[in-house]
Amino acid sequence: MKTTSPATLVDVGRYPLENLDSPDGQAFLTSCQSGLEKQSICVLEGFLHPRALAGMVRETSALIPLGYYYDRPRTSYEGNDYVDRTWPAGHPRTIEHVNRYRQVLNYQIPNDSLVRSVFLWPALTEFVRRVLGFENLYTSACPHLALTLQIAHEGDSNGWHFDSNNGNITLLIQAPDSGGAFEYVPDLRADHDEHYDDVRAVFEAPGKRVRRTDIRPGTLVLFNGKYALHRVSPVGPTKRPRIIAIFSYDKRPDQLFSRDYIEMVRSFRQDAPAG
Ligand SMILES: O=C(O)CCC(=O)C(=O)O
Ligand SMILES: [Fe+2]
Repeated sequence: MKTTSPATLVDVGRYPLENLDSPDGQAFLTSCQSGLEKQSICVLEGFLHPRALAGMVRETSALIPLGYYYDRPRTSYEGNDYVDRTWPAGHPRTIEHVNRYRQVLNYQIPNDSLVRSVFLWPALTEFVRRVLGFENLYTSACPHLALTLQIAHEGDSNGWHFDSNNGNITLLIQAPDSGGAFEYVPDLRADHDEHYDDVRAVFEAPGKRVRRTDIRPGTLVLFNGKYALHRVSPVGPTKRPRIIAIFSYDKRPDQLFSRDYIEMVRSFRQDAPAG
């Protein structure tokens, strides 16, 4: 089996992941940390070399038919798959958002794929660990969700939500012709204050506080989705779907997602028609 060295796929001249202790590496780390702290996001445009990106478009496009098709509204909060009716009607905990896309799961992505070699690249995990300031960080061990692809065709959307983990790393592989923007509100909630009124205000009139990033393919994004409310806006008319890879990490080497969550993922319909 031939695997490609990730350092040849990534623009290590621009992003010195293998030399984080050099002056350039330190400056790079500091700028990522301050982006995450101040804006909840760190955007590394042109992370992949164009040839690597083209190869990734080919390999991930071929996997789309394997994807699980998820089309079920959900709330913005953990659990996500049901509405907790102990909250009063109209409370942000009861408000559901469109959630519709295809998902290719970890076990469906070949071991020798380009996208997996970037995911498993130790220099990338070390970089993410240092940016997030954790003592230890590992790529998730979950056979389902460690590495996934989300594919969004016209009308698909990943509705407003908070992530349940601390660090969410995405790699945009293909952008749609219209829509499908990543939108977010930095630091909307805190550990001990959910700021429900602010959450409701965003749902009712997203205009003012929402930031939008039109991320180009080949861009790596570190994002603090636990505190920043975020969504992928509905994809508009497009010849090509949006394809994004999601890398999951954890402080434990043997992390698995919860049984409930996996059950939900497995309940998605397979082989649904492309939207
Ligand atoms: O597709 C994206 O840009 C973000 C995905 C996301 O927020 C998630 O999977 O939790
Ligand atoms: Fe998210």
